[in-house]
Amino acid sequence: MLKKTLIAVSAIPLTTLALTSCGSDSAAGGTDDDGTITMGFAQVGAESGWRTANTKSIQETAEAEGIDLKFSDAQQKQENQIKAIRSYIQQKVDIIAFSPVVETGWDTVLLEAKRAGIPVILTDRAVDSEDTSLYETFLGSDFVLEGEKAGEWLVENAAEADVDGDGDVNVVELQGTTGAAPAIDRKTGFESAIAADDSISIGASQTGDFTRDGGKKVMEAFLKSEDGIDVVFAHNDDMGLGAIEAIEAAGLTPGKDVKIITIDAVKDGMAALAEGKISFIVECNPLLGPQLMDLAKKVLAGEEVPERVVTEETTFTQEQAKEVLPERQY
Ligand code: GZL
Repeated sequence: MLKKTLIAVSAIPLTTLALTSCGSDSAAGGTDDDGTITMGFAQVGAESGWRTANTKSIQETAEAEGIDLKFSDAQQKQENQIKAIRSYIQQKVDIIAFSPVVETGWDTVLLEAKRAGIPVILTDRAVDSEDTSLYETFLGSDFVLEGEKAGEWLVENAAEADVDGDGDVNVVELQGTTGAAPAIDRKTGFESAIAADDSISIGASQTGDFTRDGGKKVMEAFLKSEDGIDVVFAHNDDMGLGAIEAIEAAGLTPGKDVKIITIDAVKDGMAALAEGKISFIVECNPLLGPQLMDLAKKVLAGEEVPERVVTEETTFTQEQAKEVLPERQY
């Protein structure tokens, strides 16, 4: 069934940009006797500054909205998320929301939730299920666009990024969690954008699992195995910050001897950008709590919800980071 797509202009208001049909087969699920909504949320983990901000936004909004939130941290393990979803089904929560750590392997448990009459909302990351009736809506960023923005900046700044002046821009890539939608899509977007300039190439690419320690370890290995690294493209700030530690430990100056591009724009990343250690950051907004709770209430009230809600985001240069850092929420 065709559903609607929405682009959320910011983390709060929803603006309808593309209404394609009426109707959503959202379950007219109930709420508790006193009208309280009980939500089971299965979070990925606590792997990055982004995740911390995302969890805070969800927990604070649930409290503010009087939603009874059951919350679990899967420590980046899919089996833990599946266990948590099954426990929410047994507890007969009114609605389930989660951020799938990887894209595959969800159909069975989502079918169990559907058969139990419990609607599901995907937040942050997508699943590869063909059957979109297994969830009510997917609220999150366009990760391909995020990768494209990173690559487009590099194309526009290729001369500056050719740090060793050999006419080529040699990129090493710190990928996010293997199989995760943001890792797959950011890579896709970045590669499609840099194809515009054949002097830019990715010499090495490996997962750092979205963690600072993972980024540091992989960057240490790249500094030993790769010659003439000009640019680091890290799928999130935390891995970029880990790479900075490795670069400095090798006696090099980040921002001068190697340019770093990251995605997220959490406070620590923005601070490194403001001081010039990172050169460019693409924002990925973690403050999904208000939109998630709004969508949950609509689903349980049997109202129409869009199949896809994309959080609109921006990008930051060093000057822009300096300007916004003081009032940065996360
Ligand atoms: C993106 C989110 C990613 C962040 C990382 O929406 O899933 O996971 O970019 C986080 O920082 O670990």
